[in-house]
Amino acid sequence: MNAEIDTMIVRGACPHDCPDTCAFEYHVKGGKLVEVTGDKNHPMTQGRLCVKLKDFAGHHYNPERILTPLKRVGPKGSRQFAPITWDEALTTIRDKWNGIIAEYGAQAIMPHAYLGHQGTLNGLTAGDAFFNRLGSTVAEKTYCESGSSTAWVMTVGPSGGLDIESFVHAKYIIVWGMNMTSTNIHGWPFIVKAQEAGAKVVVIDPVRTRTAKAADWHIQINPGTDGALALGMMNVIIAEDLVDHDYVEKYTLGYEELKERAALFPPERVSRITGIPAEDIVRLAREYATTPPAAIREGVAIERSRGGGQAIRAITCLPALIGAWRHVGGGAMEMPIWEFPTNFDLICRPDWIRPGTRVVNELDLGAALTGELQLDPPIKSLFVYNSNPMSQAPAQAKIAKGLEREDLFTVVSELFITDTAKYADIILPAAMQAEQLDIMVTWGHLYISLNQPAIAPPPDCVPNVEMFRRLAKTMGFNDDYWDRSDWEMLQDFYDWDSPALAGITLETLKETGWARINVGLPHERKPHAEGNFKTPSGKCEFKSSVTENFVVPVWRSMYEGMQPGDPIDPLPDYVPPYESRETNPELARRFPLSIVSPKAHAFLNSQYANEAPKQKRQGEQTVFMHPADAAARQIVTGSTVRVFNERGHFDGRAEIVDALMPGLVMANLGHWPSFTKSGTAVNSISSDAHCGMGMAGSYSDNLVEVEHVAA
Ligand SMILES: Nc1nc2c(c(=O)[nH]1)N[C@H]1C(S)=C(S)[C@@H](COP(=O)(O)OP(=O)(O)OC[C@H]3O[C@@H](n4cnc5c(=O)[nH]c(N)nc54)[C@H](O)[C@@H]3O)O[C@H]1N2
Ligand SMILES: Nc1nc2c(c(=O)[nH]1)N[C@H]1C(S)=C(S)[C@@H](COP(=O)(O)OP(=O)(O)OC[C@H]3O[C@@H](n4cnc5c(=O)[nH]c(N)nc54)[C@H](O)[C@@H]3O)O[C@H]1N2
Ligand code: SF4
Ligand SMILES: [Mo]
Repeated sequence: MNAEIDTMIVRGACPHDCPDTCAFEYHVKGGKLVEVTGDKNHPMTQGRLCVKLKDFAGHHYNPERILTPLKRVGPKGSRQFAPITWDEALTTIRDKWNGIIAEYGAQAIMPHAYLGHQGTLNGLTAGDAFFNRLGSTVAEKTYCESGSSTAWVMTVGPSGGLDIESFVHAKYIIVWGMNMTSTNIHGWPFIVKAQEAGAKVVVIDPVRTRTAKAADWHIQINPGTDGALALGMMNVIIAEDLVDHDYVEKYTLGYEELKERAALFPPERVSRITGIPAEDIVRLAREYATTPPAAIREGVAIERSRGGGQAIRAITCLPALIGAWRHVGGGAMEMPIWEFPTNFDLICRPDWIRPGTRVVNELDLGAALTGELQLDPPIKSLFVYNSNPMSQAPAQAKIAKGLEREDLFTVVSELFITDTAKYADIILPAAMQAEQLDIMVTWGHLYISLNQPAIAPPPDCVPNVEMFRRLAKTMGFNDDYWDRSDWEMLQDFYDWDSPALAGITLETLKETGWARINVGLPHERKPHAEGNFKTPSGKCEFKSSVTENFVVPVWRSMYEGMQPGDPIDPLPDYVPPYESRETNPELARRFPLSIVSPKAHAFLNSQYANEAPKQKRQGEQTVFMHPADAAARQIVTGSTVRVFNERGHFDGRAEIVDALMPGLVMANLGHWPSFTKSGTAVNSISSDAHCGMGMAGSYSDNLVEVEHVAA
């Protein structure tokens, strides 16, 4: 028999929380997945998957995958489980939950989910309708982008902004707080193409990353000070009259107030805050304002400190100030997710939330479970899916302490027994991407993608959407929400009649796999050349009109030092970090080093960190230090070091590099605590304080000390 004829190709898309959302081709032979390759015709993927997805078929058949429901048979965290049937798992959950509801009320149950899967059916919002119907505590999901998105929407509205493909037309590009050659690999070639055509590429990052090395100019900045840099650029642009007054007058709100605010940020002051020489700040502002089209790629990393939201506000004001939006290839890009006509209310059913239901932020998990947050009723059951908080959430030690609680009934839906799943009372086995239908949510380009099942799942593994159908039936919910097939749900979850989806249907996607949504082509798209901002005023809001009616929420103060009910600053500002040598000298005497914990090249958040080929590619948990800081502590490359503060510690192998600013430590995120020397990882030292906007994490806003430990 001819092997060629035998192989079937099924179109799919990458399941991961990554801006690239690559188009897949599943190669299937005799009912088995033999290979997964990238679609050559997809303008982003261009035929290549990243290193993480190398051997996705091997990942699929990882022998450690969970194949049946499991119940705990040893102490919490001991990884001792026994297989059970779905019936037993569902009955156990129902009985436990009904008992908890009778004694404490449904709010004693809390879901915890993030983006382990990025699908419309199986992703971030897969369980929202179920938990809203159950009446559980509402989990506020702000692991990522919530600070940036709050700031972006306040400034320019829910706009897709600049298309990554339009960057080829830019002549001046600022990659701000993003390590694209690791985290947005398929976006980077558009920037290289612009560079080859003469564009100047500037990278703003405390670390000389691979991306920074490939740039024409790397500007090293103290973490958490980007807001000051953006205001300093405005100061120069306004003082030297490089403003596009016509654009500002027609399409912006609050220029006079912004001018007053920017006047507080002369280059010398900004230099002291950011660590960037004043003449570089002036040069950056001049070049940016006078080299059209000028483009900014906003990285998620900017939001990871107290002032992160306000920094994104300031950065997002820059293009309007110089009229950059007038040009193809000019403007800024945060994420284009807003262009997709997703019916989130029909997916999540916020109408089912009972009035007065409390909200608990997921990054406060440790505080919520240990009683540090005084909750009435307390959390008695936790349901985790699409997330691995023991590796990814801050205040790791507190989370472990909470998960060890004997009286906490924990259910985890997973592919592998992660460091979170190991604490579960019940584990439910999830299906993998090659086995399920979904439309992937996309946050780095303008293509809608359908993932079609290529092979059958193992008998007990189910997509998240099916798991919630089963849970709904078990809990006695007979709403027709759960009577629909996956296909029918996808029909309902997008507005197929919207202009963005003209000519695109589920049926056409079945053939093509993906399609560009109709929001203008990359070589002509100028979304805000004539304003058209989707803000309340229709303008780019330097001064936000939303904040006039918006105050710090009662639940938890968004700004340190502000009380619930206080109004929020309507203008962008520099909000200094919680923890830095300047803002907290007392703490800095004991813990003098700042730490950043960006994404690992070979892991996707914590995924793949349990697989040998990716562990080999990434190396062990490494602690990168500047030569001066290392010398002061008698640390050399290869030393085993301990990174610590009052919240915890983790150990790693030191690597001394001059790519860092002095006073800065870098350790990549993603290593599972159980695979490191100390049994803890980088989030053991990070704080659960929130970014001042959108309740995002403050992973880049932490002081630590490093010491040599005996190997
Ligand atoms: N390989 C890989 N790719 C990924 C992921 C992964 O885990 N692995 N995760 C995906 C996800 S969920 C996301 S959100 C994106 C995130 O991708 P990015 O937006 O690139 O974010 P990070 O990797 O956290 O950090 C990027 C850079 O920001 C710098 N940085 C840290 N703090 C600051 C600061 O205060 N200011 C400035 N200017 N720079 C700072 C860091 O030194 C780092 O080089 O990547 C996605 N892609
Ligand atoms: N220190 C520090 N911490 C950070 C960050 C940082 O930069 N520094 N970045 C933050 C950011 S940007 C993000 S996005 C978060 C990410 O945090 P998470 O979304 O929690 O990260 P993942 O490691 O992707 O964990 C997802 C889990 O879902 C599981 N999973 C995958 N597919 C499925 C499925 O179909 N069904 C089910 N039930 N499970 C599935 C995976 O096996 C994995 O264990 O981390 C945040 N944490
Ligand atoms: S993780 Fe990102 S870059 Fe890698 S294949 Fe998936 S979408 Fe593409
Ligand atoms: Mo993220």
